[in-house]
Amino acid sequence: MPDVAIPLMYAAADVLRANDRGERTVAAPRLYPHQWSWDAAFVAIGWGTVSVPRALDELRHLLRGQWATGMIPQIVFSAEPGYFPGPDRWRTQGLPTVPTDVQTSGICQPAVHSLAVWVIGEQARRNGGADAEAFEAFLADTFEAWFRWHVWLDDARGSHPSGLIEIHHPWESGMDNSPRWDAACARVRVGQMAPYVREDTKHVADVEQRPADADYDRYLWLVEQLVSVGYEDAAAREVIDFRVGDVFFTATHALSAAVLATLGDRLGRTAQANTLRGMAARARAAVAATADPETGHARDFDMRAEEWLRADTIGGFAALICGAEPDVYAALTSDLLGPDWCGHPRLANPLPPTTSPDSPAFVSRNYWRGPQWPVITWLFTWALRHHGHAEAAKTIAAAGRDQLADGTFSEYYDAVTGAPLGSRNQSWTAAAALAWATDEES
Ligand code: 2M8
Repeated sequence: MPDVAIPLMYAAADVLRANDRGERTVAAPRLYPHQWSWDAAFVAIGWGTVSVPRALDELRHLLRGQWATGMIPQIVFSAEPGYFPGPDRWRTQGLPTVPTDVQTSGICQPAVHSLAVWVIGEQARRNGGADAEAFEAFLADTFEAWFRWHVWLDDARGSHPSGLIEIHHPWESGMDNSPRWDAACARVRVGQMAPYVREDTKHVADVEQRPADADYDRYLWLVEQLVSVGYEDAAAREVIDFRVGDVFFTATHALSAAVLATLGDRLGRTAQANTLRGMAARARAAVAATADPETGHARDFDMRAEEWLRADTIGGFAALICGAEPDVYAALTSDLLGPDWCGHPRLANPLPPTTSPDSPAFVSRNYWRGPQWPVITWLFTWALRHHGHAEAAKTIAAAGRDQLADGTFSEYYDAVTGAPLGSRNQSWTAAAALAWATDEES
């Protein structure tokens, strides 16, 4: 580990401590004062390098929001003010499938949670003693909950013939205003709804770093459509203007289901482990089948318009997350590292931009339309190593750590200038710094 990594780790741990609210961590100090689903998974991985019990608390807190259907919601709300849309706009309370003692939003986010359980488990095993025991107890307690989450995805969101996990809101992808969704969003017809005031734009230096107002109108309208059917999945498929097979989400489901299957084997839950392996195989095959014949990149599918969505984004590399045939995997890896992506001459840092700099949709400083997101970089490095491409992972991780050496732990970074953007002291960015430090030790 380079010397610079040690002060960076201390600073990253300080960010998590400052954002710690007991059993949960705010995704960011002012911009995101609640617990977000996939943030919590990455944040737990970061906590795992500092304190395994604290990491497990983070995941337990998230599970308090799990719906009776099995869905893990995008947001578990706290009482802290300053975020829009809050519970009054989501109107999930009182629905029969929603927990009564905690307020949540009504959609989900990518299924990286079982991956977090796996990574924290590896850390706990290395630590041994009380950490290993705490982890085993946690796994036995929560295995069923993670299993139900994947079953829900498979049943409620995985029934399309493409085998892709379908999402009903761009926020479910976690890559909110990515060009991946431009064509599908253009088909959303915004109707009458109560007026609203955005909070997010008050917390960034420049509104150009955030989604546009027209995007927010669509985001809020899709919430109205979901509210109109009480968030019932089959009904939502009929009414929702945005119905898309998300290839990156599908890849996270495949990876997480696969590692959860291995944990299930260890617990002696053979039947459930086999079910998870089946899901993982189907999801991986679905991701592989999306490959663009020209580029080999994965594509999303618009289930409303029944057409492939074509956008040169990081989503195209989804197969690197869930695994692929060796030749396909090697070709995608060299493409990711090559001059069109990480090695693109316009980039300040040789890291994956969220959108290709050659795409007409690329905006180097606008949210998911170009900037580099350290947490996404970390996810790719973990997956590359897991799938046997340790050298590529090492190269990208080294550049990822260099990017974080500015100590701002920003939410994302301008792909061309390298400037920090969005929130400072973003929890999952600090978690990525901590995870990289221990990845190399393991
Ligand atoms: C961003 O999304 C939220 C809505 O979920 C927002 O802009 O208000 C995204 O980057 C998402 O992926 C992330 O989980 C969330 C919290 O960091 O912020």
